[in-house]
Amino acid sequence: MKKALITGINGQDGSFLSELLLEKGYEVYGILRRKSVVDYGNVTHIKDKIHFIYADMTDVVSLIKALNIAQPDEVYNLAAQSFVATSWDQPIATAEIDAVGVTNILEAIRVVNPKCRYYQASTSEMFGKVQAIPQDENTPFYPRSPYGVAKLYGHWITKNYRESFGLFTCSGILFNHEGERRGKEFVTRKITDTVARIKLGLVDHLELGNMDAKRDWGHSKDYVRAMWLMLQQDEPDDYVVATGETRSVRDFAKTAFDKAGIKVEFSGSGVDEIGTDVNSGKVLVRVNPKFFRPAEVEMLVGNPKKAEEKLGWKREISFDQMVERMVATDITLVKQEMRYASQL
Ligand code: NAP
Ligand code: G4F
Repeated sequence: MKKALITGINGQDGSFLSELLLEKGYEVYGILRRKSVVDYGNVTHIKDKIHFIYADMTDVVSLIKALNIAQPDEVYNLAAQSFVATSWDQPIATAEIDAVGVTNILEAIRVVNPKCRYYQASTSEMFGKVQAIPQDENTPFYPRSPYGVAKLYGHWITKNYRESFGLFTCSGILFNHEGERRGKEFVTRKITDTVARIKLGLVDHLELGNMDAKRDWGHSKDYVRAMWLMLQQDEPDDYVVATGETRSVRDFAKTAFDKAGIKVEFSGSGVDEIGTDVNSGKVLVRVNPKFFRPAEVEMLVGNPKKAEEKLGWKREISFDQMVERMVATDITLVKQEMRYASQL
């Protein structure tokens, strides 16, 4: 039985990856941070199948202990301060977790078991102000946020430990991937959650920032399969994982309303742009400049050719299916919330 250690296990990707590895017969260990309230987050439903270890990416001693306890064959480093907007408010914490934290875990591997295989959660955010369209493994990086800069350090130190010490380290340069377990601060889940609340009459409109921003959106369940595949190869390498399609935030919102049976039409421009319900004439979407970023990544679209050819990876969940799943799940969750509130 293979053993895997996952950092960030209770996050979105950690939960889908845990399910995948358990299905494959792995013994799964996961790192949690100590909080005042015990919270297994997205792995609550499978918590009895996981060995939890309390540790923190900023504390190398705790990571060495975790490696000693788990003795893993594979480590998946998914832990991060992963919300780009927060990285301007907490630039130092972001660097300590997302940049230096990577050196901490690589050092822990070097000390405890250098034969252990390592996956680093790199990101399309490193392409930032894009230097080529589409972006692939050879596209130069130009990060646009403290998060992007910190992740670029994590990316290079992963490559450096491969070249310096012969560790089996891989970076997955993953484009945006979403799903029913996505945090509600990210734009896709914010949209599907608010669409559900509008549909059920709890909220009257959705406020967004830059609706022109374009992203290459896939589903997390497909992307964690690529992480696993990277660690099953004969040689370590870095791979772009993406769909090759790009859509604006406006397109995402329109699709989400569609899936809830609401037709929305956009008019106006800049901060005056609005989205109107075609049937009722009500304004359902407005722009709020408080969601604008100090520096924006305007457009991302990845080329997944290398991952498809070398890993045999292919996504299975289309954009349409993903939005449909997210909206349907949020409608169910909001209905549950309403039932619970009515019983109080
Ligand atoms: P997520 O849902 O925000 O999960 C992040 C995880 O990191 C959480 O479990 C969090 O634990 C943990 N964490 C944060 N700080 C930590 C620390 N100091 N020590 C230990 N654990 C810590 O993120 P995700 O969407 O699953 O993404 C997984 C990884 O992929 C991240 O590294 C992210 O930057 C990267 N990535 C994501 C995407 C995407 O579109 N989703 C794309 C490219 C790359 P708490 O619950 O305690 O906060
Ligand atoms: O959903 P977002 O916050 O994701 P972002 O910044 O692309 O970052 C995500 O993907 C990265 C991969 O490229 C990951 F590395 C990272 O960890 C994270 O998972 O924002 C997407 C776009 C941005 O351009 C933002 O300005 O949506 C725009 N946006 C417009 N209105 C908004 C909003 N974003 C948020 N969060 N909230 C809004 O109201």
